[in-house]
Amino acid sequence: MRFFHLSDLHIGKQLYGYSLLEDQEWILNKIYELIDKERPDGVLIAGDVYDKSVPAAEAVTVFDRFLTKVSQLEPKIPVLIISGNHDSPERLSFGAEILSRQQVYVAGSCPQSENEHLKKVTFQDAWGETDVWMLPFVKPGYVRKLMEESRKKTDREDGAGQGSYGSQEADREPETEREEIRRDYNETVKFLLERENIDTARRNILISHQFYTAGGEIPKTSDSETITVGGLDQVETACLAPFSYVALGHIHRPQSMGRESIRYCGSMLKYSVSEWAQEKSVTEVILEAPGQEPVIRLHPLKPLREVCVIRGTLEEILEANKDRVSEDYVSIVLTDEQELYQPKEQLERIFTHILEVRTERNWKLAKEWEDGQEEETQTDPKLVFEQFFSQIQGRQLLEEEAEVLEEVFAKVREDEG
Ligand SMILES: [Mn+2]
Repeated sequence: MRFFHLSDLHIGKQLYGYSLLEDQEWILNKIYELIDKERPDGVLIAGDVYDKSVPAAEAVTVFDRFLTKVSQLEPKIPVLIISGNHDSPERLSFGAEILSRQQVYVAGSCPQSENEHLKKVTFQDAWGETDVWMLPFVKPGYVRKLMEESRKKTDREDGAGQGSYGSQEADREPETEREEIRRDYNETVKFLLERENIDTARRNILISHQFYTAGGEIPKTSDSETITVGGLDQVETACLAPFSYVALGHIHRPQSMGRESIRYCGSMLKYSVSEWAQEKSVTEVILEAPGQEPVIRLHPLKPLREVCVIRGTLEEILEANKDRVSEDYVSIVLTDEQELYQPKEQLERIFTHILEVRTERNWKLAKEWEDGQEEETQTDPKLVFEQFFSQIQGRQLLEEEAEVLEEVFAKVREDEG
């Protein structure tokens, strides 16, 4: 079996106020072309299809066009989609039953009652069957009722109350609230996986959108994920043992967790400046005979506009780019020693999508100046200004500048008096 693994499309996302829709439609077209060329057996989308739980109409249209094109390929290529923390489970599930007839499978919500189960799509090849399990993004609260019912049922059946979930709590050391929440997350995911009949003699794949840790090792994040502060929602990868491959979403930097075959494929575009050096790609997973390690291939994605950091003096940057206009999303760090006249306006003639212009030196000096202020309180405004000026500009006031300053202060005193 060969699968494409995608996640964190975040359709509708903005970057520093710029709409990324055009970039997203462009990259989804590239992904479509790759699907058309490579013809995988299935496409797995591991959550965060949209950036907001109520996506803009334009965002829905962009995803609709992508899905429609993929579903028109013959022979059909099934697309399996789970919800991420940014998606609304119910909205994402709209029309799921109808879509499944086109082999577009959507798992938006978690099981809510005893007879509801995780969605599973079975694929067939020369080595037999492969089950792909779909676990939508889950918080303990989403399935608490179901867990309690199931615990009661197990307790009744066992008589003595030896249920698998939490019934031995009394023997434990009292937990901090933090530990309790973390245990809750782990037990929730474990509960949802253990109540399925996973036949480990076959090949099994899981699609999931959670913050997984491997033996305490945590994934490397970027600035664009919405991560719970303090890592309360961490889930240990131990519960993923039955799966030959785990297609993860949530973390935007591509990486494996614990073993090669538990993998975050990363977002399809760079969604923060901190990701400027990352290479985004489509992950291809090849599963052969049962028990054999999957082979992973990356297809790099080249965006319409890059996200990059440009560092140098204003003159250097203007000179190096003088013959072009760049549409890339740029974060510019100016290293000039002197105060500059309207640097952004000058840079805008070359760069049409400036995310930010930072002046490295001034940041540093302004901070030093601020820190210095705490130690000695200067009350003479002229001296305060002279001090500030010399720290920012790196020189003393010229005589004529001092005169202008003197005039300004005289005028202010006059107005005040
Ligand atoms: Mn995400």
